This record gives sequence, C-alpha cells and structure tokens, in this order.
Amino acid sequence: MIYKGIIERYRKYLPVTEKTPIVSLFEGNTPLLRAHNIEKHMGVKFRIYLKFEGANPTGSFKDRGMTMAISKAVEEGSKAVICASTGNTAASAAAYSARAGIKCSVIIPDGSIALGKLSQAMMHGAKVIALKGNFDEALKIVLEITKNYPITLVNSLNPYRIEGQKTASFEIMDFLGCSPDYHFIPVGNAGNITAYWKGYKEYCAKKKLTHHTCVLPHMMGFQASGSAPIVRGKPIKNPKTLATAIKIGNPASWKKAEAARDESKGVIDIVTDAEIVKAYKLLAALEGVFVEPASAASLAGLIKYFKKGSLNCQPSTVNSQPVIVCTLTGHGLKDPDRAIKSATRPKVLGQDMKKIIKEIGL
Ligand code: AN7
Repeated sequence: MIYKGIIERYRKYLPVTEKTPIVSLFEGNTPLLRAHNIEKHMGVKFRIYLKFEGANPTGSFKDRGMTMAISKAVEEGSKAVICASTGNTAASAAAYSARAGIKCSVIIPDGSIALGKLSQAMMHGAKVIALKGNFDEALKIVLEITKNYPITLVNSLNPYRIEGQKTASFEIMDFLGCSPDYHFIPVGNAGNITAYWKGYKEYCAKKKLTHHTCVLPHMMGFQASGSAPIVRGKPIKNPKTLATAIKIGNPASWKKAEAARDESKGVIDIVTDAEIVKAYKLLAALEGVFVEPASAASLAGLIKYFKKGSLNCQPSTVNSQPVIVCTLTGHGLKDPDRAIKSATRPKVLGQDMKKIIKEIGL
C-alpha cells in the first residue's frame, strides 16, 4: 500500500471519521536507525536506536501532531489557527495551514528561533509576529487570544496534537515488535513525552501483544540545564540554552510529563549545553544523522546515565539485549548557524592543485 501519512496508517487509533478532511504531507514513517557506531564508541552491551524525526516533511516531529490538529480544525469549520513557538511548531503549522488553505499566525520569541524555522514560517505565508519576550510569554498571549477570538489553538495544549504525536510510539513498536526498555527524549513544553507515553500505553493495551509480555519503557526526559523547570521544581523566568527549541521556562504539559515519568518509573533530568553539543556532533560524525541541538538532548541524556551506571543493562523479559530508543526531534538544517559554529570552517584556497591535494591529505 502506498504510504499516506500517520492518519491513514493509524486511523483506528485516532479521533477521525470518514468525514474528517485529511490534511497531510505524508508525515511519519520515519527511520528507526540502529546506532552501531555510537554503541561501539560508548562500549555498550545494549542496542541503541535513533528515531529520526527530522525526516518528517517540515523537518520535525511536530508534523505528526499538526496533521491531526489542522485536519480537525478544518473539519470543525475553523478558518484560522495560531500558536506560540520556539520555531518548529510555527514551521509545521504554517505548512499544514498552507496546504489546508487556512490562515496561520505564529508568535515567536524575537531573536530566539533558528533561521531554518523562521524561513519556513515566512515562506509558507504565515503571519509571523516576533514578540519582545520569551516563549512562555508568547504562549500566554496566544492562550488569551484563543479564549477571546474565533481562532484555533494549535500548540500541544490542543489534544489532537498529542493524538497525532503518539503515533511515533506505534511506529517504534511496529518496528521492534515490542516496546523498548528505555526511551530517551528531549523535554521542552513537554507535549512529546506526554504523547509517547500515551502511545506506548494505548498500543500495548490495544494490540494485546500476547506473544510478548508488554513491558512499557522507562521514559527518560531531558531538559537543558539552563531551562529545566520540571527538574528544578519551579518555573524559570529567563530560561537559557543554545538549544533554542527547548528554551522553555514554564511547560504547558508539566503535570502530564511528571505523570509519564512517575508511571513509567523513569526520570526527567538535565543535560548541559556542552553535553548537548557533544552528542550533536557525535550523531553527525558517527552516524550520518544531522539533528538540531535540542534533539541531541536525548543522546546526551543516554550518555550521562550510562556513565553514571544508572541503567539496568540486564536482559529484560522482553528483549534479550536491552533496547534503547532515542528520539531525535528535528533536522540539523533547521539551525545552520549552530552547525557552522560547532564544526571546522572550510579552508579557502586558490586554484593550486598541489595545495588542494595536500589539504585533502593524499
Ligand atoms: C526540535 O516548536 O515547543 O517537549 O514551539 O522543536 O513536546 O515541547 C518545540 C519543541 C524538542 C520539545 N525538540 O518538545 C515549538 C516547541 C525540538 C523541538 C522539543 C521541541 P516538547
């Protein structure tokens, strides 16, 4: 069958009917890549898989939730949507709105979103407002607007967003035949960890994986140390991190993320910007997987917990060799500035064959 996106594939697990007009860019069905080189580099005895969500149509996991949110908005007769965003939600909302032929407005923190994301929102014709303020302040304004005007909220407080995003867990379980032992994931506004946990629980229950005991994974969420409200136990007024996607001081799905952590016997912890950049470079150099910095928080968290000796690496009931999945939420091309700052600059040479050959190292 030709692949037509997450709603067509997982229709029976989603709140859609025959009447729902499906607005899709054929999102989902993203690679689950075995990270052999990183396993070797770390010297681990478990299997590490990378769920590369940068392979979605607009380059981030947001497309899973957005196909649902925009399809339902159109079904309900909405002519306009709005979101606050650190960039990826804005890019995705703008693209799906363009496809649906509805109006899209996005409020972004001025100066704090990566260039790729800004260019997407602009090119897809969204009304882009750069707010003098941070993401949390932008979200507050957006919530106020949606309360008082006929415009649909497409932040992850919109329950359809979570419904769409939970399909990433379905794909992982379809691929592995069961759930992983640990699931590492970046945490910003905390919608994604909420969605994955919902997905694992529902799929385990509904599929009745009778050939396996379905043991749910431990959800391992990671915030950047300068913007880690859930870990610190209080909102952060001026969150700081180079991973601008997760520069969020007061996550909307705070309580649900804590529930996912507690029910799954997982953790929500911090990684430093230095640890994020290290993982960001490892993924690109060792696995050929280019992600944006926020996405590397999952691998950074895995490296941190492996070093601490905090992972149970014994064979589990389900997997003879423990299986770990890291979600990589967005594509590296989203944030070209950070890439150029993090890697070796190209050498500028004249058309001198000898010098070129020497530089190549032949
Ligand atoms: C690449 O676009 O919040 O914990 O406004 O873009 O579900 O918020 C982005 C979040 C991780 C965190 N990685 O996910 C937005 C926005 C990337 C992201 C997250 C985001 P949530």
